[in-house]
Amino acid sequence: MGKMRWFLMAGVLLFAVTLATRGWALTVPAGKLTIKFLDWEVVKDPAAECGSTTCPDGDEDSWGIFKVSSILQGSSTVWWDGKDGEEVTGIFYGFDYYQVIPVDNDGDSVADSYRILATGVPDGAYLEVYSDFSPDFDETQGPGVRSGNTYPTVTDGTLLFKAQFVGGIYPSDPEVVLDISQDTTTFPTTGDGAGYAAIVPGVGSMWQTFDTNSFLGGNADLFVQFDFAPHTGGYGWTLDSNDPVSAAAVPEPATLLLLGSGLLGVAGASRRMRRS
Ligand SMILES: [Ca+2]
Ligand SMILES: [Ca+2]
Ligand SMILES: [Ca+2]
Ligand SMILES: [Ca+2]
Repeated sequence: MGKMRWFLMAGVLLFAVTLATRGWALTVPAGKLTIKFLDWEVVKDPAAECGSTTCPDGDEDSWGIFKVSSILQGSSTVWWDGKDGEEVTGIFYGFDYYQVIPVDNDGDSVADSYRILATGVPDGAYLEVYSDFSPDFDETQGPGVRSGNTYPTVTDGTLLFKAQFVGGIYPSDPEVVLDISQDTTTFPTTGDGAGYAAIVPGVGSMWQTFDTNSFLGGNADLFVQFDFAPHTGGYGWTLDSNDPVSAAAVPEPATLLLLGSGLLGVAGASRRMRRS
């Protein structure tokens, strides 16, 4: 093989490895991860939407956009917003109120707070996570610029993975995918919630990395927890949430290992070439 062809091959492989390891995917170590985020949500008043009418009704009651602020493994930060010039953002959608349960905390038979159970609209409730090496996240465009499941500056990068919210947070009813406690009966107010999500196989560049079936002894790959509070920053959002998503990662997919061994082969070939 001629020198020129070796150089071309080496160049192509180097380019491919650079894209695979840096340009197209978040880099995380294998093992348990805690993903911290901030979000901006559009949420309907649960009591108005569900308390007096039939629910679920197949109409979406909650969606939002989020930005990952950091990823931890144990107590060490393994990724942070802006590392290598990357932002990791996403959208979640498709939640439909399933049941709103009045809770009386002081024994006067008058509800003081709500427990809110949510399911997915008929096609399900999902979250999608994107990587973008030209950071431009901008929530100030407000909810109105959403188009289908896309939002400018949020879903403009490379899709890393998509996950569907699944049953398990409310074991007696697998239709429930989110279990939420709202602190008062007024709206909007503060509260917290949780749910599980399962990676959609074959969708996004990192689905294999996160498809670890680490939760519930089944298909679930993410445990999502959040604290929410009324949004104060304007632009039409209802609530803000934060707090961690628990996940796990497996080592880099086999394609990267193959590219890596290809590069080693090229390195060996160029050494042999220099010797000759
Ligand atoms: Ca609804
Ligand atoms: Ca009461
Ligand atoms: Ca972006
Ligand atoms: Ca899974």
